[in-house]
Amino acid sequence: MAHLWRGVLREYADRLGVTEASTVVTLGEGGTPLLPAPALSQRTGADVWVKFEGMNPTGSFKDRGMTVALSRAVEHGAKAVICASTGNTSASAAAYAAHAGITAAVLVPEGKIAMGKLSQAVAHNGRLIQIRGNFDDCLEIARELADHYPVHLVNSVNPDRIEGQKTAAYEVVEVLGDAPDFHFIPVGNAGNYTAYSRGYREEVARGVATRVPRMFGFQAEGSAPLVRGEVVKNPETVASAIRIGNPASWELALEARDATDGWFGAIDDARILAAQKLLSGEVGIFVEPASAISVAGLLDRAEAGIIPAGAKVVLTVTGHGLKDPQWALRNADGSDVTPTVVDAETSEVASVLGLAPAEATA
Ligand code: AN7
Repeated sequence: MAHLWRGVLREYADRLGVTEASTVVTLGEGGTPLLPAPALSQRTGADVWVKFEGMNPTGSFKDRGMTVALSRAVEHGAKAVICASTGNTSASAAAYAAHAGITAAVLVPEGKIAMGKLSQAVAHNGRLIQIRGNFDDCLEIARELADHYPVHLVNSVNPDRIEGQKTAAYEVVEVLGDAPDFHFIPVGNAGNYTAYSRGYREEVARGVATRVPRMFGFQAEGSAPLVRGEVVKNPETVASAIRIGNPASWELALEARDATDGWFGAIDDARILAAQKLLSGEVGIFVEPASAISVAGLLDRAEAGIIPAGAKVVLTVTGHGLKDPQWALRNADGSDVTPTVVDAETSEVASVLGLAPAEATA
């Protein structure tokens, strides 16, 4: 019998402290596919699965945390929420606020967020303000506003966000029957890295998983404070979602890394884009550049000999490729992809495709 997914707050009500009396603001987030990736298994010798978080209602994993944050905000009578964002948080906050009938103010770095995400924030009636600065400047202002004005902060420094996001780990364990050996994930503020670590540890405590995976987090080379061990003042990368120089969950992430025998690595932009192409072209999953860093990270660690043959590996890909589609239309050398154009003649199309006429059947 078909099971209709009801969003993470209802599906995991007992574990998220939801009762009949609770306010639930949901757009049906969670329950995303965990897909086998034969092309990646073949390349690495591991058993590779992809958690496709682009399948959430606003196209990113942020919705899992936003349903919790907005539900609690509304329950406490908030009339407005605020966030800083590299794009996905603003899209999600604006959508959930619209659904709840309250206002979302979103602060984004001017000219540095993907067009799809900007469109979402505007489409959902977000009070969008572009800041002449980077994400880290936006977050500082959002925190100050929440401290001194009647607006409720919904960045991942709000613990409700991490609580919602940890449900993705529950889903992985449910599908695989246990936690994987390794989990690969992009890292910006390190909220999601923290959330998965917590979710897996809870599954072990409940006795439904026998292990916690080694949590491998990846940052872009030009924006890798956790790898360098210091704040990056002017982070730069094509992966605009993770262009973050001073991660909000720094301490929590270090704790999670140590508790899971984890690791943080850096990947340059060329390898991020090559991994994006590999995932879309050979696995059929289109993700934004920041998400592709999970794939690039796996290839990097497999090459380094860290991943034993047959190891069970899960990659979280965090956001949909349609949010930031421009990169797919570029060749590896940086030139534009030029689609073939022909006249409306069947024979011409056949010729360009290299098709010979099929032999007539008697
Ligand atoms: C696609 O939207 O920080 O390490 O403001 O959009 O939990 O921050 C986005 C982050 C990975 C990193 N992949 O997650 C924002 C924002 C995508 C993202 C991350 C983000 P965290």
